[in-house]
Amino acid sequence: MKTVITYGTFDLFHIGHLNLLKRAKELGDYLIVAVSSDAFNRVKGKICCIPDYERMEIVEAIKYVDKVIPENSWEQKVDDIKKYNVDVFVMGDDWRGKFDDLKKYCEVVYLPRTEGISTTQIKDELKS
Ligand code: C2G
Repeated sequence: MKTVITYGTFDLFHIGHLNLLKRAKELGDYLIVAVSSDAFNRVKGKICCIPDYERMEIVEAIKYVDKVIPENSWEQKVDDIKKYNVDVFVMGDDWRGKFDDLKKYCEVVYLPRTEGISTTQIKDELKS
């Protein structure tokens, strides 16, 4: 069984997130998604509209997703890869190169982002 993992905030869930999860699942048989906690988002300097337990529940309901875990720190990725015997680490290519150190532990894949949609864009449009 080929295990894939990806990490994200998934605030105001949108088609860019869904495309990423769909394509991540196509790279293996079992997809784990680490959803960032509100506390970790404060570390990332991100304020979420949707609380972490709701963002996790929404991601858990996506048919491509097999397991959801909390993302509480930048450093947990190596432990997660070992703990879940991960074969492939996937992120959107806005992160290209940032996680290449994980190549020691598993395959690292950066997928093209979905153009024209982002949580920030949705927030801005709601404001205007
Ligand atoms: N994404 C995408 N296309 C978009 C928007 C997002 O492919 N239009 C991808 C991102 O590249 C990321 C995933 O969807 O792989 C989740 O995006 P965010 O929720 O914005 O996640 P981020 O804040 O980048 O957190 O440790 C890693 C971080 O937790 C990633």
